[in-house]
Formats: sequence, C-alpha cells, structure tokens
Amino acid sequence: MTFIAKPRLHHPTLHTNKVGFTRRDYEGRISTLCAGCGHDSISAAIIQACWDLDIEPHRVAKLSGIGCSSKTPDYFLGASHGFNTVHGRMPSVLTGANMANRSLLYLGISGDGDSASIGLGQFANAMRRGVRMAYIVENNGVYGLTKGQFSATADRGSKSKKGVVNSESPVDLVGIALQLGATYVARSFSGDKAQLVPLIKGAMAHGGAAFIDVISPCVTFNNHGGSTKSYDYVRQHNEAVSRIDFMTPGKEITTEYAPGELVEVEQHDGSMLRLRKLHVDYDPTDRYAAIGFMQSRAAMGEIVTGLLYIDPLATDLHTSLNTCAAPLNTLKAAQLNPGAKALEKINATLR
Ligand SMILES: Cc1ncc(C[n+]2csc(CCOP(=O)(O)OP(=O)(O)O)c2C)c(N)n1
Ligand code: SF4
Ligand SMILES: [Mg+2]
Repeated sequence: MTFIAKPRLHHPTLHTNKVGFTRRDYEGRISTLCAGCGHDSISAAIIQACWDLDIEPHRVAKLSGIGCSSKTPDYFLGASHGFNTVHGRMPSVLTGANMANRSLLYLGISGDGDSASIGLGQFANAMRRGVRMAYIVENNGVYGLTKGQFSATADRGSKSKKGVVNSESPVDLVGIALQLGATYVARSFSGDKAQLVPLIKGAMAHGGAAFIDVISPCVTFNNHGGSTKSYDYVRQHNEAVSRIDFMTPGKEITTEYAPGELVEVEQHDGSMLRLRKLHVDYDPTDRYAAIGFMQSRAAMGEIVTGLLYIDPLATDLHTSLNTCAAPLNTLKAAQLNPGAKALEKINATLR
C-alpha cells in the first residue's frame, strides 16, 4: 500500500480556531484516490466542518467499512480515533463503541456497496435504534474499489462504463433512513461544498441518528453518459429543497436578505440550523411529507438535495436504554461490581 507523508511543518501565522488548532490539524494523509474522485471533496468538507465547529480532534471517533469511500478517514482528522472495520460492518462496531463511550462524537463513513449491498441490515438497524452519530454514505452507484460493478444504489436503466444496462431496482438509503426513524436525514452532492459543509455540521451537532447520502461521482468507473451518478447528471437534475446555514451557540446571528421563508431549528446542544426554504411548502419536520416529496420528485428524474427531515427533539439509544453517563472505562471496580446486596435486590425484582 502506498502513501505519501505530508510535511508536518505549519506556517507560524496559520489561523487557529477557538480550541487552538489550525485547519491543517484536521487533515490526514495525502489521498491515494483517483484525481477528481468525489470522495476527496467529501473529506475536504468534513475537515472544514470540524474545524469550523471547534471540535478537538481527539473527541472524534471515525469508523468505516471497506471500499474507496471507507479509505477516506485516512485522509482527514489524522489525530482522531479511527477504526476500519470489515466490509458492511461499520454500524455495529460504531454502535458498540458508542455504547461504551458516549463522550466521543461518532462519524461513520461508508460507501453505497458498504451500506446498501453487504451492509444493508447493519445500516437499517443503526438507523432504527437511533445510535447517535453522523453517518455519511459516499454514494457513487458502483463498487469503485473492485473496479466498477453496479452497487445496490445504481438506478434501474443506468449504464455501466462498458454499456451494460442495470435491470434492478435501486435501494434508496434516504427513504430507508426516513422510514426507520432516523432523526436527521439529508442528501447532498460532493461537488456542492456550500450545501455539504453546513449539513455535516448539523449532523455532528444532532442528538440522534443523523444520516447524509452524498452523491459522489466515481470518475474512473461511473462518470459517463449513461450514468445517473456522474458530475454532469447530478448538476443537471439537482433539486435543492433548502439552503442551510449552521450557527454555533453564542455566535451572533446575522441577517440575510435573500428571498424565501427562513426556518430556525434548534439542535440539542443549543446550536441553530437556519433553513432558507427554496420550496415554500417544504416542511423539514414532517417525516411522511419528506418521504412523499422525495419519491414523487425521484419519479420525475430529480435528485432532491438539502436537509430533508429533522426532529429537533431527537433522543438516542442511550436515552432509550437508560445507560450510565460515564464512559465504561472510567467506572471503578465498585461501580462495575456493586456487590451481593445490590445483586439480591435486582434478582428480587425478577422473581
Ligand atoms: C466480506 C467482503 N466481501 C467483499 C469484499 C470485496 N469488496 C471490497 S470493497 C467492495 C465494494 C466497495 O463499494 P463501495 O462501498 O460502494 O465503495 P466505493 O469503493 O465505491 O467507494 C467489495 C465488494 C470485501 N472486501 N469483503
Ligand atoms: S475507483 Fe472511483 S471511487 Fe475509487 S478512488 Fe477512483 S474514482 Fe474514486
Ligand atoms: Mg460505491
């Protein structure tokens, strides 16, 4: 495996954020992906979002599966915790880590093959359980790493690089996330950083399961005329439901004078999502309307992007399981083993 070491020297005048890090401190190794791969733009958006949010890199745990997309955590947040799992198994490893230590921010990175093909069951259950995380699928409609076979998100009728027509129906991860109870659901495009960065910030600050499907063209195997995941196709069919700003708590809220209605949605940590609706009748807090809107637009050949659904009062798996607040590795022996009397009390409730 090849990788090029990045020079560690920082220019002394580089601007630092509130927690004292430069933007370069949020970078990783130099990418070995194909030049122009959409996945690299997503890495850049994650770097920007975490730097803007003043997140200390050691507070983030980034987990992924297998694929070109799942390689990308090596290219951002080099000082964060990382775990590259087995193909399609990232959600269960992330769930376990989250249960053991809720003090970290969990970032799940996956591909369409990783989450919609081999890992579909894992993806569905992580959404259903409400694991608190920002789960990003870098969706190119193919298995890039294994040379461009159709993945389960490839649209029916789309063509492979060699002209083979896909005859199977696609898995829509956004639809599944909405149906199974995810409390923050968005779709974006790797080529639209202005939309993607605030969506990632919102997901990182969200109090439950946040999912972002990012269409991310594979320039080597899926960027031709018959593809519905190419740069040209997505640019021509992109239909944004909202323009989004993210405000960190305490920051002065500036006013914008753009036309259209403005909705402000408070996140669990007090930060504010400001949605400038482009469709005045679109309500991002109505789960069922979001499903209907997305499906009707998909039938017209449009790719709906933006924040599709948010539950501002979201809770997570820790709340439903009533787990202890402290990370398990900080518990003392007496807390882990409270003794015979406490055990007798528990047993009494089960008789
Ligand atoms: C259990 C298992 N099955 C199959 C593979 C082979 N494999 C590696 S990556 C991959 C598909 C990756 O596709 P995707 O998740 O869409 O990532 P991309 O490369 O397109 O970013 C496959 C099938 C594997 N590594 N492990
Ligand atoms: S094969 Fe496709 S997905 Fe993989 S790095 Fe190259 S362009 Fe990106
Ligand atoms: Mg893929």
